[in-house]
Amino acid sequence: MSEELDAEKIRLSLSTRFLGQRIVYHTCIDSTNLAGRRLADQGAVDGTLIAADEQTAGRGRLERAWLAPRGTSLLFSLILRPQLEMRLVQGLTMIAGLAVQEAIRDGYGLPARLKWPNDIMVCGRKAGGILIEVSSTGHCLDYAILGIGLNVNLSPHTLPPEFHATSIQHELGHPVSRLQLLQRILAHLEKRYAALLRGHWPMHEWAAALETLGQRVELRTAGEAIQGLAMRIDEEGALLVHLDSGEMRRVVVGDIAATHEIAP
Ligand code: BT5
Repeated sequence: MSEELDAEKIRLSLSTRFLGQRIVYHTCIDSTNLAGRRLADQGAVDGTLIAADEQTAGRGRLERAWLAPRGTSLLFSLILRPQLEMRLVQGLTMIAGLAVQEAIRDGYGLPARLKWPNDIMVCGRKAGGILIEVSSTGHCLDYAILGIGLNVNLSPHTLPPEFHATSIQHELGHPVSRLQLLQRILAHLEKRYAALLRGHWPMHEWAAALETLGQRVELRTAGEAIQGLAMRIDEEGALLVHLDSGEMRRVVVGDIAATHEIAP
């Protein structure tokens, strides 16, 4: 399915009131997150959606690259200006992951799960990621750029095998409409965002969606490699790991290098 997107098509498909009230669409851009930052610094409205067919400098965390052959993926960012304290920014990662999970699961019946802290997993492989970048003054948030990359009609063989990637098309056996998937994600996200702003903290739902909890993990954090059992997350979304040494470690920023199921 070759589905060309543009701002007008996206505008007509959306069922949201607030997210996507302004839409900027690029056939090719460096990164929708970078474009979002530039627009936000120029005063773009809350809820502005920036989407692209291709990125020349798509990014993950820690300046890692996000790769997506042209036209295969959903690549988009939202400018959000919530009245949130900085320490609550993790809530945006939680609602974004949950919204994508719901859209994939309810829309296509695929078993989508989340991997701490920001991966979207389908059938045990990485199908997407979330990148939140913020601009702040003191403890207060000026704006957040919420970026989502999702492998939709992508052949995993076009990506390096060490990514352990998959896509919706690969798991379903047929391509799906990126437009419809975007519409679904934003509809779920808008509901969850409104709830977050009303003070509903989605920690328990997020914990239930994480495939990471209860698994043995090998983690890279602050230049150190640690191993242990992923026990739970705390209020701020940090991962609590019971290390083999017996110590309980709270990990705020890190990457899970490998996970192992615990035998029942
Ligand atoms: C992420 O980072 O997973 C967040 C990715 C967010 C990308 C979106 S696209 C729209 C918006 N604009 C941007 O510039 N970025 C956002 P991280 O956890 O750091 O994972 C990055 C790692 O995922 C890479 O180092 C690769 O190992 C792997 N990776 C890269 N591209 C991938 C893909 N298409 N599918 C699966 N894994 C991939």
